[in-house]
Amino acid sequence: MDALAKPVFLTKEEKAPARPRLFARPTAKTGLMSWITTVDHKRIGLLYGLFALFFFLVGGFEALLIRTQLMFPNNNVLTAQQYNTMFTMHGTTMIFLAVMPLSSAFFNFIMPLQIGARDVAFPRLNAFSLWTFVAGAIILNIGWFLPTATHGAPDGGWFGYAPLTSKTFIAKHSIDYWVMGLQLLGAASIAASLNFIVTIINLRAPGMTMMRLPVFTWMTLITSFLVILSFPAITIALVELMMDRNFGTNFFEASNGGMPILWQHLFWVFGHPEVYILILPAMGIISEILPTFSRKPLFGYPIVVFSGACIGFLGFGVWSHHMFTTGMGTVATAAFAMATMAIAVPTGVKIFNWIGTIWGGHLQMRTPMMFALGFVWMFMIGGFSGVMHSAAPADAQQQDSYFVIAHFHYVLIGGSLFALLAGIHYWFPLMFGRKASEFWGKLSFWVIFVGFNVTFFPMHFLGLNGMPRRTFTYDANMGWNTANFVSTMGAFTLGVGIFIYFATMVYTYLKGERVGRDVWDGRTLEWSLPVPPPEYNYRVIPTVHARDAWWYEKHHQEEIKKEQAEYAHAEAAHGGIHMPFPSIWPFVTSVGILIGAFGVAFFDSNPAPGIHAKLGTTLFGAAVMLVGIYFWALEGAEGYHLHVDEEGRTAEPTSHVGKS
Ligand code: HEM
Ligand SMILES: [Cu+2]
Repeated sequence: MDALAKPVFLTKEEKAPARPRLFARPTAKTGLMSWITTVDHKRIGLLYGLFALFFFLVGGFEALLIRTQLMFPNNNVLTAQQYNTMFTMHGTTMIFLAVMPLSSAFFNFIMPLQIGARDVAFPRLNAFSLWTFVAGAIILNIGWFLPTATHGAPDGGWFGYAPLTSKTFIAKHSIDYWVMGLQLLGAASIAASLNFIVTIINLRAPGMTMMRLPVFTWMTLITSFLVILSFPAITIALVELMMDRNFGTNFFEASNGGMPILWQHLFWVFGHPEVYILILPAMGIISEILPTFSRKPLFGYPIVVFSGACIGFLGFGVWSHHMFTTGMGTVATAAFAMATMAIAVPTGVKIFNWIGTIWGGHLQMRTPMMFALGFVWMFMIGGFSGVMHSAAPADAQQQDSYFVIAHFHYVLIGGSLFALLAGIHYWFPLMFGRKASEFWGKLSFWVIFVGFNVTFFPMHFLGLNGMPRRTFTYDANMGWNTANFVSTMGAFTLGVGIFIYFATMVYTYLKGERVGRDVWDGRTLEWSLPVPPPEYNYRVIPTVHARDAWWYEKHHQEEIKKEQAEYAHAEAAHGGIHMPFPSIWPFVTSVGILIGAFGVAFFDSNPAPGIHAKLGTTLFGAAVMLVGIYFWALEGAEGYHLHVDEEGRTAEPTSHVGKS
């Protein structure tokens, strides 16, 4: 990490004016404190990435336990109860603590660089999002460390179907951790998304029109809208479930007239857009990598953008395809089936655009490109099986069978995860100034690729042969033995591949080949920066003359000279760079929220002594949170100036970018 932690020395005048205050403002530029108080989007992005990778390993470990249990018939590595916990935590962890935050890591690190900004619009809100995400992750996992009889980790499925998650069926606190954990993660995601939206709308460099935005930034924007529009639905469902479980309301308590189907509607109005929240960032990453290594612009840029927006819209109209078997009636079922098939169209359009991009290009088979091509291929397989269960009668057979497990892992691993792994290889040289070995990168690709297909392809057949999902064991004469054994072998191979991948990245961070600016001969603005990018990103905010701004910069100097007069004002405004101070208050606010959520989840509201502990802890958490918000609001926005020229770290662009 020290690549980014290089101290930036402040001269006397640049330090905060000494005025009396209760708590002095943190100014640490190195060490632990600097990471806790950081408001720099690049550092926040790296922290998101580290936490996400950690939880990816946890979720992967849980998956291996699941597969070990299913390796042989009548196996007893896990009990039925432990199995429930395992698949619940595996699904929840992978979605909310691994793939989403890993996407967030790129949103944070890359997006502001791509649009030529110095930071996101609200740097301290950004830090708050990060720490609230961490708080949510802690609450979700805290049950592992508490007595299983009364607490335990969540065990109601990642979808938390009420009333199975009500007090009647799960009396212990496990579900309360799930409820509160997801609430915090939702709050974190919504805050982060608002920040990204404002950043993309407001902080684009001069000349960066919407139709010149890099596709990854476009997908960040669309994903952020999906988050702020879909999370409120699950927030409401979770509040209702929390009230049912803790305060005796009856939203979902069927025995008291509650309405179980309400949960499903609220959950899937969130849940379906959520799968696009997982896949759109991946599509954005792919749309950056394929052009770079095909040495061609993206084929049909406007169509890729509009089909992304179209997927975003349609994604809100198909939620009931998760409920075909709940008896909604023929009209609703038919309508949702057709809407679901319709969404395959913009998705297919994107695939054709990617193929059009590679077509006739001078392909450079580097590691990021391998992962990107793997993505296209496997995402197509996942897409096909998706269209298969959009037909309601077929879905009636496939629902809750291993066919569905095969389908969504092709989309989530073959899709999202492959793109994210591609993205790490692609942007690593920009983040750390080091590049991974092609040999080890490609080896990890092939082992992951083979392991993945061996694990999940047989599950299509297991599903069609009737093996139900979320079943903790099976009988020897069901005809499922071989496929299950093969699948588990595949899972271990996949595990080895992931290990090679991680080992390669750690080695690269420590000892990898050093590279300079623009290793891949890239197309978008972030590649114009020195590696790793300085604290202030751009010495002078660049002026953008075309889509693929940096590529244009490199190859169209003549045209740019002609346009220069138009933008002559940009340089004149430059006189030192204003940087915001770090702040501890977003962190304190998140800690308060963590304590409050713990209070709600941990203690019984009944019997009576419990209610005091519950209220006490919750109110204490709320108080800490309010203190955090209060000082956050009042600490003021002043910062310090960096005179980049005197500082010795030159951000002097080699070419025209930044000089307009
Ligand atoms: C690392 C390799 C992985 C393996 C071997 C694996 C394996 C499995 C298996 C066997 C199940 C079925 C559990 C059951 O139905 O009893 C499952 C469920 C699930 N997996 Fe994975 N998985 C992996 C990675 C992922 C990733 C990356 C994601 C998401 C981004 C994911 C999301 C899910 C979800 C949402 C469920 C459903 C859990 C539920 O039914 O509540 N998995 N996984
Ligand atoms: Cu769906």
